[in-house]
Amino acid sequence: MASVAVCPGSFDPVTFGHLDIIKRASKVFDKVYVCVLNNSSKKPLFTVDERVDMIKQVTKEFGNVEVEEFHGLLIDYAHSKNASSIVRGLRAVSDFEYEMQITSMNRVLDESIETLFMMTNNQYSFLSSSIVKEVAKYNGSVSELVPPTVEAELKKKFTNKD
Ligand code: COD
Repeated sequence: MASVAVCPGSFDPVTFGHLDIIKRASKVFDKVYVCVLNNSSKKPLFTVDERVDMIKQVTKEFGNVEVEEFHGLLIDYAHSKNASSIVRGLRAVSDFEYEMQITSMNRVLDESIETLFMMTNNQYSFLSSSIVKEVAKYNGSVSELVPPTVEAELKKKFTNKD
């Protein structure tokens, strides 16, 4: 049976840190679904469609990765895809408490789906979508942090806002 994993996130927008985790998951699993979900504690800059489009563009080289959106619980999405695992990235100790909380909650909802963690590549340990947006907002270069297509979308967003 094919091994299936879900890489969930808000991806607002997708960064090289996210891509690193997606790429590594795609080497471990037969099929990886990258899913854009709502994180109720975040107010996104990009619409769900924009985020999905950007991820599709930057993951098209990976033959076993599919990108979707889902409005609901992550665990319900994972179940609908027959996924055995949810893959999350860990950057620093500060990520741990939050990840522990959602992993435990997801396990209560469905204990058959495991959450697996991949340590960030050191190169990206400081990197988050929030930092990228902050730098792009004030016209700083984000070319080391996101793919060119995402950089262009950030420019458009902030140019249209001012
Ligand atoms: N290096 C490595 N990994 C990274 C990096 C980096 N530089 N940056 C981010 N990551 C990892 C994150 O650790 C995470 O694993 C993934 O990439 C996505 O990150 P974000 O920030 O885009 O996504 P989040 O944390 O906002 O995603 C939260 C969800 C949307 C998955 C969550 O809120 C959710 O499941 N929502 C649906 C409702 C639900 O089911 N809630 C859970 C039950 S309480």
